[in-house]
Amino acid sequence: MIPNSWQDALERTRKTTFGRVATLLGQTDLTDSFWDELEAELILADLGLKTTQSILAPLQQEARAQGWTRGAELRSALRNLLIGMLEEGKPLDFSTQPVVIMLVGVNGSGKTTSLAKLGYRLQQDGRSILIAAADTYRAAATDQLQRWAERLKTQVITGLAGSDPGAVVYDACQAAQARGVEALLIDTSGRMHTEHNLMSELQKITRVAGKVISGAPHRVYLVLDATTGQNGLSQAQVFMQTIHIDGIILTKLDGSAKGGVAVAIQQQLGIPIDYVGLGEGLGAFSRFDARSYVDGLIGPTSGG
Ligand SMILES: Nc1nc2c(ncn2[C@@H]2O[C@H](COP(=O)(O)OP(=O)(O)O)[C@@H](O)[C@H]2O)c(=O)[nH]1
Ligand SMILES: [Mg+2]
Repeated sequence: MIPNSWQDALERTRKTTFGRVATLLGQTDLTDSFWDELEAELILADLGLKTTQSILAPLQQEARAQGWTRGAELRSALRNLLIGMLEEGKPLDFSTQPVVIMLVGVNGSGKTTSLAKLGYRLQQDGRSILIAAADTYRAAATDQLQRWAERLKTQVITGLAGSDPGAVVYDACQAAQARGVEALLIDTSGRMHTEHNLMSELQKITRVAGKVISGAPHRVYLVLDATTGQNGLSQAQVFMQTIHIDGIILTKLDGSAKGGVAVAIQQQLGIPIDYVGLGEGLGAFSRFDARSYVDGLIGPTSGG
């Protein structure tokens, strides 16, 4: 990763929604209307009402206790508070292999792209991978995965278009064991339509994986598109009611003005963010890093 990728990816968020927060912190005196404005701007920055209130209360308390009079004094307090709120996911555990990783999320959230990026990253770490194309509902979905797999020089286990995703997962788990690969990455469908109940399908896939490989899937990542802001939270709640979600992959932080949603995800869902998508290329993917993220939102503090 180039050192400034977080700063670059979060530029839109920093200049739009969080830009107004920063301006406010730089200029205004700490009057009642200052606090009202700060509350409004944080809500607009996709933190949501609840999260905003859980930030404002301790900030106000500290400002009073320290006798601060200007917003500028709040900046580093806000930075520390945000960093403290953000939970980073745990690294993958390769003590039992193959590690089975499943990506779920709505259509277009970035599952397939993130799967390729994660696979690439694991390969860079010297891990062998296999891919399962369990999104059998569209032929194009498998084609897309095949193209990524060619670039990664790895194989894809798939079924015919329209075939049972559970059967694909079954075959893929057996193949992963037989070939002795270290990680199996499962791409799933995000499509909801009448004949196909996405949620019960995901439960089924999960069960099938666990029957073939003990403890599988070892990680289920929910892929959320940062540009959808607060809508992503409602999506997440639906998935969380259906299957156990271990962590979030937050995609499209680049080009999103709603990057602040990561804070709301943490506060409201209590699920760590494991990875972020910072662009379309294979390398535009990083482990979530609270400091880089918060500095990307409000700009790095001098000397910090
Ligand atoms: N800019 C940007 N685009 C992304 C990112 N992740 C995914 N995309 C794009 O989002 C679109 C949908 O991605 P895809 O992986 O097909 O989503 P899926 O339907 O969930 O599998 C594609 O055009 C991707 O190139 C990201 O981090 N940044
Ligand atoms: Mg896909």
